[in-house]
Amino acid sequence: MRVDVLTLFPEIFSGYLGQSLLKKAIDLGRVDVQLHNLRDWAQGRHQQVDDRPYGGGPGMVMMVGPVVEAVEAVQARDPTPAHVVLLTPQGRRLDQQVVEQLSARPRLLLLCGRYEGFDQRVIDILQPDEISIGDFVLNGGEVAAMVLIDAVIRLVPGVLGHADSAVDDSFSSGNRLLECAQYTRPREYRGLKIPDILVSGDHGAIARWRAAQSYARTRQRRSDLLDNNQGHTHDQQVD
Ligand code: 6GU
Repeated sequence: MRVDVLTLFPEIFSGYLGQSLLKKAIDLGRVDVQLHNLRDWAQGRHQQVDDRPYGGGPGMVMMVGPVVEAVEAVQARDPTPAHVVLLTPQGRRLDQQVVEQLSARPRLLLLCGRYEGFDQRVIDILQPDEISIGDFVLNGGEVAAMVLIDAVIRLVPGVLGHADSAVDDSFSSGNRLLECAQYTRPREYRGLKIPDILVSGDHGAIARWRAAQSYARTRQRRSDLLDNNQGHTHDQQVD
């Protein structure tokens, strides 16, 4: 998978891209992340990429010209057309189902905005898949883009160590339960002992205990996940 990121702050990504799982995926050639600075497409003497909103109001708006031209130029750098994603609190909510859809794409182009957002004509012209990571406000799309990359990359074949680790994930299709409690050594710490069942050697009993734990935890903390059709209420076609 190729991921192009368009941002005014490419430096924000560098530490993250060198991090373990993603670094491994990049080193193995499974993922190719290319960062692009939107300012390289800025116009005029002042290298301007944002301007004051028509009609007044606070903040600055990302200008249509530099953004559209940047996306077109970056699209043309690879013959595989990229699925264009715009990170914005106005977008559809990212969840594991959306992550699974995105991970099937050969190429993504992530557009990160700052300030008060983009000139509407950016959206009218590019018709991006607008995605939000939750109902809270970030200072820009960069952290949201990293969240998206992180979630998508671990579903790319060959990135995770165990082929079925991703299938077991909470929220993956066919699994809408939270993970059960996990323990490692020591067997006792400050008087807290691990459940005896885990050292019983009875793998069937362990699997049943874990399933019951997952269910109880989900019912207690996230009963919304147990509702039928959960997560399908805001489905939207990705084209
Ligand atoms: Cl994608 N961008 C910004 N600026 N804030 C957000 C977001 C994105 N998702 C949730 N909050």
